[in-house]
Amino acid sequence: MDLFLIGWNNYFASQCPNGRFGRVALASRERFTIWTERGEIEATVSGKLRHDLTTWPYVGDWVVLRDDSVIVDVLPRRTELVRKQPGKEVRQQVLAANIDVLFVVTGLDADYNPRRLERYLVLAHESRARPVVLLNKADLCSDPAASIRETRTIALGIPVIAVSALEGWGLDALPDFLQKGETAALIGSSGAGKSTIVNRLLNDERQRTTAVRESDNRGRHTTTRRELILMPEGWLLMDLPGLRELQLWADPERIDQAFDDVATLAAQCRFRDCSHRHEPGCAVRAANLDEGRLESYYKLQRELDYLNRQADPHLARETRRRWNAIEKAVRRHPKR
Ligand SMILES: Nc1nc2c(ncn2[C@@H]2O[C@H](COP(=O)(O)OP(=O)(O)OP(=O)(O)O)[C@@H](O)[C@H]2O)c(=O)[nH]1
Ligand SMILES: [Mg+2]
Ligand SMILES: [Zn+2]
Repeated sequence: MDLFLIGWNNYFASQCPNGRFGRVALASRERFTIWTERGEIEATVSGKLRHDLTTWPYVGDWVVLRDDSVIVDVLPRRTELVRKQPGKEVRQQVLAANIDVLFVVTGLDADYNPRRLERYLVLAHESRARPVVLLNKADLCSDPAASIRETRTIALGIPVIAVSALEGWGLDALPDFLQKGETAALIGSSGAGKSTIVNRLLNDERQRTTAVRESDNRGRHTTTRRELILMPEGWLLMDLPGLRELQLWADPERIDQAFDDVATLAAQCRFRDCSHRHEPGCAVRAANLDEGRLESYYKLQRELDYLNRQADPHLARETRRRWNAIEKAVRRHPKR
C-alpha cells in the first residue's frame, strides 16, 4: 500500500523518522487491523501501551510496529474526535483519530434536531476536522431547500447539503470535500443513515443497515465497530456507530466558535461579563435571536464549565499541553 494514499503526510513523517508504521483501519477491543506498506496485518498492543491509557490506539491512528505484530507507539494525532465518556466518570473518550472531514449526518425525519446539531458542531470544532452537514433522507422531506436554509442559520460558515442515500442523490458532492489520501468520518445518531451512505458511495452493500423503529423513529445501533474504508476516488471514509448521547469534552472556547453569531454580539455588550440575561446594554438580548438557540448556548456553556471544574485538573493540563504541541507541529509542517 502507498502510505500517502492512506493518509500519511509530512506531518506524520516529521514525528517519527524511523521505524515501521501503519494505520489502524479497524479496532475491536484488543485486536487491531493495520494497513502498512506491505499490506494488511493483525496486531496487538505492547504491555507498555496497555498501561498508559493516554496512548491507546484508535481507528485512524498512525502507529509504530515491532515485528509486524505489536503496536509499540502511537504518533501524535493531527485531529481527534473526542467526547465525554458516557456515565458518571469524568474522562474523555476518543472516537476516532486523524479525520480531515467530519460529515455530521442527520435525518430529515424525526431525527432532525437543531439543538443536537449544535452539540455536534462544537465537537467538530474541538476535533479540528472540517465539518460538513449532511441532511440525509431528503426524500422524506417536502421542502429540503427550507431545511438547508434553517440549518445554515445554525451551521454558520459550514457547508450544508441535502442528500438521499436511499434514492442515491446528492452524494456526488461528497468526494469534492476531500483530496486524495484524506480521511472523512460519518457521525450522527443511530438510524440517520450513515452506513447507507457508505453503501451508496461504494455501490455495494458492504455495511449492514437496519430500519429505524416504527414506534419512535430511533435507530437500532446496527454498526458496532469503527472502521476505515478505502474509497474508489482515493480517499478514506470511516463509518462510526451511532451515538446514543453526545456529552461534550471540549474547550469552552469552541462554543463561541460554533455560536459565532452570539459571540460576535456578546463582544458588543456593555458589560464584559454580561450573562445576556437581564443586564442593560446587552447586545445579545437586543438582537432578538432565536430563543432556542440562545438557551442552547447557555446550556452548553454551563455543561462545559461544570465539566471543567470536575475534570481532574492535572488531566486538563495534560490535554492542553498536548494540543499546544499538536498546534505547533501542525503550523511547522503544513500537510504536503
Ligand atoms: N427514506 C430514507 N431512508 C433512509 C435513507 N438513508 C438511510 N435510510 C434508512 O434508514 C435506516 C437506517 O440506516 P442505517 O444506514 O443503518 O443508519 P446508521 O446511521 O448507519 O445507523 P447505526 O449504524 O445504527 O448508527 C435504514 O432502514 C435505511 O434504509 C434515506 O436517504 N432516505
Ligand atoms: Mg451504521
Ligand atoms: Zn449581553
